[in-house]
Amino acid sequence: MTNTNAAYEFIKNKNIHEHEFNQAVSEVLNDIIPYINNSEYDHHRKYAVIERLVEPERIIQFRVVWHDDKNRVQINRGFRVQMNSLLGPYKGGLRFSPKVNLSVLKFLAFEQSFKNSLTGLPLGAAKGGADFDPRGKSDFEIMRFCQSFMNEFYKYIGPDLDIPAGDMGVGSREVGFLFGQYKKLSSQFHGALTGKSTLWGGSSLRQEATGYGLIYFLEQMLCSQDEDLKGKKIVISGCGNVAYYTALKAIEHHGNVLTLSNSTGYIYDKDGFDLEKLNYIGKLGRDIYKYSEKYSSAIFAENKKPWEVSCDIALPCATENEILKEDAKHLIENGCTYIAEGANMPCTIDAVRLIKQRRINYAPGKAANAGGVAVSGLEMAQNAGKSYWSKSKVDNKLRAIMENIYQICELHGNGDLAKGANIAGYLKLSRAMIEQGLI
Ligand code: 2IT
Repeated sequence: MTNTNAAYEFIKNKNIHEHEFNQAVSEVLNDIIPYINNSEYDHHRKYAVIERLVEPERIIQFRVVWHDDKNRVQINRGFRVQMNSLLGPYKGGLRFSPKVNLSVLKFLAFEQSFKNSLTGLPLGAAKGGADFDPRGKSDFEIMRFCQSFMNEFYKYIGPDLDIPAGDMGVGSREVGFLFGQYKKLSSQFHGALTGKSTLWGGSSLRQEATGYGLIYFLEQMLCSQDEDLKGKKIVISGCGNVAYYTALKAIEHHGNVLTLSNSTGYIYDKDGFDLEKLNYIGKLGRDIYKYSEKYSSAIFAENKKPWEVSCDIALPCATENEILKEDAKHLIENGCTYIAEGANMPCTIDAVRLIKQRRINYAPGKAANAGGVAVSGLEMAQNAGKSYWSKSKVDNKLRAIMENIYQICELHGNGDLAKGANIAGYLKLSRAMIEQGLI
């Protein structure tokens, strides 16, 4: 296939109901196909590289039966999309959310393959999870769900096979329960999951890694324009792990963080957050509206997204497709000149098109949020070497990886980091694919 439309139509028709997956594929093909559309890349067509990259090596789907605190039987759907093992064992997070379906997980696994390739670490790509809603569940309910999920899932993972981690709805508590059950079923204590507690095999900074990495990446973008974070007005969406540690590192580096949000609305503090305020937000859980009751410099905008707030930098750290074209328009009209994605695919295709047309400095998630999986890769290395590394060692490595990803994207994209991420990721994956034969 040599033309973008023909290639995309073929893939879209094969996966006709998978909107998120088709969106992620089309975004990548738009950059890749023109790039390889010359005789130098004839062998890529001969070996059907693109067709194989979009077809998961394996998809596992299973029933998860558990009982809630009222002894009612509950049934959920568990999944793992093992996208490819070109560069290492399958690697990627688990998401527990009622919105989980195969399209979402295939898009995430596809993005993961480019992201993991960019880290420079020996990581294949996968994504999984369940349509289970952890909100409002007791600790015992979460535990029983995780145990039941693992009763089936343990057959398909292992330190040299597939190493899951957390994603939305799966944090250290869930990883703990999943690991405990994996250990019981396999009789092995080894690194079959990452994001573990640092008491028993986890890496320091894994929790902070995505947010810290995002800020390290953003600082490279700023530096290329002779700018820095100091005093910059920053708008962040989300209130989970990624948003929280993004805000923390931005504040440490003297950025002026104005907003955080969740699905109930956003908080906007015109004086900006400091570490004490952030700590308070961390304790509020879902009830972020209470922030404005304590701090008179703040408002809570119910059911709204923070993209209407004037800023220099926008960091979407909540979820996919949270920035629509109108949101991007508001951001740009209000002076925003940098957008870096902490979430996976938070900007719609139309939003990205506008952002690029207006020459906004834009970093795609597969590059800018790679810090999380990168530190997962470092956790695997520590587990394999039966050692623990200090916080400063992990932090230095994380920073070096993010700086390297920035350089690679810059080099391959000529100023377009999204294109650079797609091309650099593709070149490595395609080469591995051709070298490993028709599998
Ligand atoms: O989207 C992601 O990169 C993650 N959820 C982290 C995956 C991992 O294996 O650490």
